[in-house]
Amino acid sequence: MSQPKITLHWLNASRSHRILWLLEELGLKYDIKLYQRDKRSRAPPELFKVHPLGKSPVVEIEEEDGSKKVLAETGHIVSYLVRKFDTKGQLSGKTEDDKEQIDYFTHYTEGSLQPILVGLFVNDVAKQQTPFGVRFLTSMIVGAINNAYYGKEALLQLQYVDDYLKKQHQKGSKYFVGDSLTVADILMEFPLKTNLFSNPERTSTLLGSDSLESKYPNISEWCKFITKEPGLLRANGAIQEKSKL
Ligand SMILES: N[C@@H](CCC(=O)N[C@@H](CS)C(=O)NCC(=O)O)C(=O)O
Repeated sequence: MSQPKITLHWLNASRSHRILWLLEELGLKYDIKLYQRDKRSRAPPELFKVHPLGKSPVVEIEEEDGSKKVLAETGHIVSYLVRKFDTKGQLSGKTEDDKEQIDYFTHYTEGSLQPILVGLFVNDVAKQQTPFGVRFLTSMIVGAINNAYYGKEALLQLQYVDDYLKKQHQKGSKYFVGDSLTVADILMEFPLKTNLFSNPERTSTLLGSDSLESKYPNISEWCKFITKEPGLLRANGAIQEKSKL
């Protein structure tokens, strides 16, 4: 199949890895441009040359006739790629109900879950960036903010997602929607696995004697399972290869 030239602007430890995974699942050819966060965890200024907000992911599409588009916003990029290239609907749900549920998770992940996790992330960075002598003060303030809002909301959402996945597991499915991998799983990997289950210290002060694994066993099971998805492993491999160049 002839396809446009696709370039993914990928930032380390970011949402952009999901787009790479999706490109792999869709069997598309693509180029990757790698960017590394600076010591304050911000994206480098080069990303502003690609899109005025300087964020990742950004995907450039160049058609055969030379026309170009720059796509930003994870949900928008995912919807575009799936609409254009998931022609057999393998990742977009088999039934109308499944399609609707995937649409829900596309909005939920960026609209509800991620903003809370970004709050926790920014608070972590604030602690790390504070000079050692006064770090306890930042830790106290940040701890209070997390206890009052970000942490509380994160735990509420994790319980919600765990209850949801429990029902999927009871139906015999290991996936978020239906009984096979869809973009809902691809989208939920970054907030759940990369952001939280690979970073348990982010919520440790909120969990008391519990661990993420014991409190949210269904998310934990999904994280272990999804980490082995062949498309995700190929995406990991593609970055390793590219990093060697
Ligand atoms: N709403 C955007 C968020 C994009 C975004 O904030 N990306 C983060 C990476 S996860 C970023 O580029 N951060 C670097 C920075 O803000 O300096 C989306 O859904 O793609």
